[in-house]
Amino acid sequence: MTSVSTTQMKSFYEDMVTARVYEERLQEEYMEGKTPGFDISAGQIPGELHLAAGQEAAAVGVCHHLRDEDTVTAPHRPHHIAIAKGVDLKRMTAEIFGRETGLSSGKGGHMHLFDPDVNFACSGIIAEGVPPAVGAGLTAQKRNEDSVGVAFLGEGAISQGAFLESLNFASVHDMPVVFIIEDNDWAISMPKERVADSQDGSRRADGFDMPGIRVDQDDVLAVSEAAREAVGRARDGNGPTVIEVQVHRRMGHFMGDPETYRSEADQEAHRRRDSIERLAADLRSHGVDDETLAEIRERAESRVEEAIEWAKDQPKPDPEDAYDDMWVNPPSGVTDTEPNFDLAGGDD
Ligand SMILES: Cc1ncc(C[n+]2csc(CCOP(=O)(O)OP(=O)(O)O)c2C)c(N)n1
Ligand SMILES: [Mg+2]
Repeated sequence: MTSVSTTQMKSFYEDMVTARVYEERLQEEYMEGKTPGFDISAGQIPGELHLAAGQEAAAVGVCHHLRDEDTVTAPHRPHHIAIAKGVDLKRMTAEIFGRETGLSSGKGGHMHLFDPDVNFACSGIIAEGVPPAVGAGLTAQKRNEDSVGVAFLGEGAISQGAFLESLNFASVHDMPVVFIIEDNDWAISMPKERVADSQDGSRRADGFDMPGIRVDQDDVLAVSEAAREAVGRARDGNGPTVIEVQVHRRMGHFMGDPETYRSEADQEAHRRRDSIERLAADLRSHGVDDETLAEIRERAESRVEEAIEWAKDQPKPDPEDAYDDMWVNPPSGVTDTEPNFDLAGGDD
């Protein structure tokens, strides 16, 4: 059923392993200095950290069909998607570590990564990125370009007004947009059966007269197949699609989450369903040997290590610059800069 070559499968594998290794390394860096009392403000990465280990298949299967000029928006769990979209790993890491050379000069942190070079953005407000992805689709449509907007969101966000309005707007105007729901069964401590009427989020598409596809196993090849069709449809001017992918949350909602609400059996089941192991088995059945897989892993590990070492060497921002690039029109008293335009005024 798949049209994916072994070379492409190896490339999927490399991106998925890179994302996994990256998160495992961030996990270690994050905990340094935070114990014994779990001081969330201490250490190399202050603040919350949401990891996406177990969700790589959704990001990689979709983003391999995208170009730099296509726009991707992601939620609060963004690293795997950013890596798959080709965000600069060093500057992204510097951003997560709060360094001056980070993507947003260290002021955004891990939930607010923004890379205009590859049109990637994410936000800590769930479903917030959906309307901007539709905006990117609208822009492409108005400019007569064939780029697409892709919005990722969690299954916990599928009843958000911003998502439902975006589905409607994109459908009415046949927009080049693809909506990707990552269903990891949980919204923090809330199991999905308690938050939505439908257990199949792709059915949200039905009410808006667009195709809805559920990939019910986190198999990157199946995701890629669904995404190839949806992205192609969007590029050809045939309108939006919803895809829901069953993924797995291998870690807590955020680092430090004791997961007391979750049974051991559920955690274990999520860890057993490893899409990376699954792809490795597929690669072996295509004649790729363990040595080649190990080489790919080593390459991913050194790329990640290089990014982390580089980021840790970068300078921290000067507190004096805290308000730079924050406001177009700074509120009085925030900086000594006078507002540079008059909101109420006009030319007449
Ligand atoms: C508008 C809004 N409401 C509430 C929150 C708090 N919040 C952060 S993550 C989250 C759950 C998200 O669940 P899901 O969409 O399934 O994503 P997952 O964390 O599972 O990746 C909530 C309610 C938020 N960030 N934004
Ligand atoms: Mg979820």
